[in-house]
Amino acid sequence: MTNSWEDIKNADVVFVMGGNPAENHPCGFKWAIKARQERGAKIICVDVRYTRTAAVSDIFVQIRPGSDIAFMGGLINYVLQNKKYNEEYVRHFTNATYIVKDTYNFDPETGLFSGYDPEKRRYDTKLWDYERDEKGMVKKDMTMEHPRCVFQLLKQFYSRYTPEVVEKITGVPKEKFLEVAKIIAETGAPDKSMTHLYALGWTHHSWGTQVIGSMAILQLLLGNIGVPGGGINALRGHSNVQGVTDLAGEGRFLHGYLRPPKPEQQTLKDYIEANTPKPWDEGSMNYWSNYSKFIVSLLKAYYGDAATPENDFAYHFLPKQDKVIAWDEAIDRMYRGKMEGLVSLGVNILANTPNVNKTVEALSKLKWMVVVELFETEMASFWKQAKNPEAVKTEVLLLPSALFAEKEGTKTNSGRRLSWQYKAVDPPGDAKSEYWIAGRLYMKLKELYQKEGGKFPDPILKARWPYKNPYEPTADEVLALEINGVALADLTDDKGNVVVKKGERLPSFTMLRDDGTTACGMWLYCGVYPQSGNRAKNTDLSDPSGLGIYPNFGFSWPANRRILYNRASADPTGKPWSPKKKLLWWDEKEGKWVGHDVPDIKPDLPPEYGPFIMLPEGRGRLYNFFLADGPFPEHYEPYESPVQNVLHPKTSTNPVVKIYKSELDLLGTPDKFPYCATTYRLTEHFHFWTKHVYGASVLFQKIFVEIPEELAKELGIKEGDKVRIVTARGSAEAYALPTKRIKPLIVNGKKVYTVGIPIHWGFEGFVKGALANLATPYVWDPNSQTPEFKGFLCNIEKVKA
Ligand SMILES: Nc1nc2c(c(=O)[nH]1)N[C@H]1C(S)=C(S)[C@@H](COP(=O)(O)OP(=O)(O)OC[C@H]3O[C@@H](n4cnc5c(=O)[nH]c(N)nc54)[C@H](O)[C@@H]3O)O[C@H]1N2
Ligand SMILES: Nc1nc2c(c(=O)[nH]1)N[C@H]1C(S)=C(S)[C@@H](COP(=O)(O)OP(=O)(O)OC[C@H]3O[C@@H](n4cnc5c(=O)[nH]c(N)nc54)[C@H](O)[C@@H]3O)O[C@H]1N2
Ligand SMILES: [Mo]
Repeated sequence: MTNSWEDIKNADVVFVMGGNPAENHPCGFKWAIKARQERGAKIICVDVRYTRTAAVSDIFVQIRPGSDIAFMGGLINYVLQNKKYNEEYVRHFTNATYIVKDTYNFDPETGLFSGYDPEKRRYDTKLWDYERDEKGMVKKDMTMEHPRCVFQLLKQFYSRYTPEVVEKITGVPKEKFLEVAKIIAETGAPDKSMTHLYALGWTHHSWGTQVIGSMAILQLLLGNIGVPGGGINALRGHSNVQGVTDLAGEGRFLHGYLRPPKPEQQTLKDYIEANTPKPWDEGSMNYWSNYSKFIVSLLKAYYGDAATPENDFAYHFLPKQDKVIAWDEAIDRMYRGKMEGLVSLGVNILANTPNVNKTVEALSKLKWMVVVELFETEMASFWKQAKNPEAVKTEVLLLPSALFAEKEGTKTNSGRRLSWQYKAVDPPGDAKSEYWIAGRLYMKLKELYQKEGGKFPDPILKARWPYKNPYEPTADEVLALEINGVALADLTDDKGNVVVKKGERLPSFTMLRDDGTTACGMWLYCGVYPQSGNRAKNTDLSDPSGLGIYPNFGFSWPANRRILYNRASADPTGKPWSPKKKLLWWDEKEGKWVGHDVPDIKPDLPPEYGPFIMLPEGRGRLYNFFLADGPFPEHYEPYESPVQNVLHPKTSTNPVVKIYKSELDLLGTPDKFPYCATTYRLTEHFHFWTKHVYGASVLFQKIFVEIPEELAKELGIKEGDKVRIVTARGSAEAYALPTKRIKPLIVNGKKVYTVGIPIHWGFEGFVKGALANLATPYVWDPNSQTPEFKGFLCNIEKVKA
């Protein structure tokens, strides 16, 4: 989230597209209801089916799965054509004025940007760069009239997305689209704001990153980023998935979104140079210029005394990767027999990954697998799903784990806020917390390396392990000593005064040094546990500004800031855009930023500096040449689609989509698989584990799929009939639930039906049913490596009783 849950109450419009928060985030959704009750906010819901979010919204729009970028393109075009954007915001706070090189081009006929290599299925993204002067600064035109400035390119690009084209692609009637566009466009007024809430309805596509980029464009045009009641708010999944992402839960990053080293970065100097951007604009604060402090402090946290200035702070201990091994790639490697073992902790890959048959084969090729779990899940007994279970040789070791209420630690919610969670009860039987498991695992590995040696023992033998009981670190120690970090020498200010004593916990990441005198395992969390105590434990409910800031409730990263980019809540001179939503302003007398939130800019930097301090531009990107599939989001059909792309049939789908050779034969076409399908959650279950709980299981005892009433009638299917959903990957049986919630849509003259598949069943637990992912395609977003779970093709067969 750029903002926070509590901040949603400040919105004038709550735009929900790509999620179903009333059912999947019911606790946080109360803030949307509050916005409506207290300030008359309008709730707009765009979904492929009528949900409980739709039921409480002012406007519900049913859209065809996978056509969201077209809808967004239409909104961007509407705002530009009708001059509803916040012009001053756009001019000063975005890259609208930047001039793009003439090697950038988009051909509306072919649907391709310049630099496409059909062999490698990749773009040469360098062609899309800005024009620059000899110092590397971007050339600008403050009038925004230059034919190759971002603003003009943007206008031209989206001029194709007329309301008529939106209707043809999405199936949303033009009038309905315009009704929504009008309400949204009004939030371009300086005193109005719109919040956007999304989750998987947007990420689970072969262009998921791009559709979120399209919202960034819309919200920047409307001046809705950095302001109370605005922002782009990703509603995260598991209660601590934000924490997992922050703390290197995926291979793409080290802790705190630092980059894993590449093979060509052999020295720390090479690595730091490659990852420290130079400013591209005079008015750019360019916060990542501090990169060296974050990485050196991280190396000190990893390796302690073994990391010295003389040995590059043990940089050589870090593996150098030429390629990121994401989830899809790891499974593909197992599938090709290139992995020996797997430790699975709190995840059920068998159930959650597309094309289950591939996952079963992949896991069957492992020698061993450790599953740390609360239950015997499908993951632990994956062999039961194999064609020939006796032939599976993988040895599975199931370790019983404590669950959330049986251990303590922090959780980071979608709003980036860390809260402490206390232990309620002891784990039952032999179940142990992960602190116990990880501590023993580490100590055993160390012992084995000491005894037997090994290829590269140092990173294990010399890891910093500052815990009282090395066999069982406590959550408190991990947060205090490892994550928050400590001073390793007295730290002094400019005048030579000692500000943090050796051994003390660090108060903020502004104290981090690149000379080895600080250790910090995650720079963004630095300050959660200063000498004064654990701020994640704060539960003060006072909110002096009334804006839902709650400064002393938990700790919100970075620096306890509640609204990111909040300098943009004031105009270019430093005056708040909205007198009613005053968040931050420039105090001329004091020469600094003051207000209700922690400023997202160096406090004494004058207003000329851009608010987007993490970008070398200092400005928000309406044009972003860092994505694999183009600097502007373009509508491509889902990889399996019932229709051709209306805009450019020659390139119907994302030309740089990530797909594996072994999967190319497993794609369906509309002649054999005529219906659109999508998958989603039900409030009553949490993925694949609440079916191990009796109380939750009785709520939905039978697996079902939702079929539009009209289609059920056509196929002669009645409620409770058994049907088979068939795709090019496999098939799943379920009971039919004919529904009014998903209506057929007319898409470019063709009637398109959508079938809805809830995901919660499996072959373990109290209630059983086919895994939804037997049906889904192994097709991935090239930027985020997220699978296309929402928009694929299926057929329906009636199963004879
Ligand atoms: N009760 C409950 N709550 C949960 C979870 C759970 O399992 N149970 N899981 C948690 C997790 S991990 C996550 S990530 C979140 C997920 O939260 P959500 O993203 O809200 O989850 P989904 O239900 O998968 O999908 C949301 C909506 O997207 C719609 N949709 C499908 N295809 C499209 C499309 O192409 N375009 C648009 N605009 N909408 C589409 C679906 O109809 C559905 O209503 O929920 C979290 N909360
Ligand atoms: N078709 C389709 N597939 C999907 C999705 C979809 O919308 N459609 N959604 C995707 C998304 S967003 C997600 S997040 C995944 C969800 O996929 P998973 O995250 O794999 O699903 P869960 O069932 O939540 O698995 C979590 C496991 O952790 C265990 N667990 C809980 N607490 C603890 C603990 O404290 N310690 C340990 N060691 N274990 C614990 C639970 O018993 C459970 O088995 O599914 C993905 N797959
Ligand atoms: Mo999720």
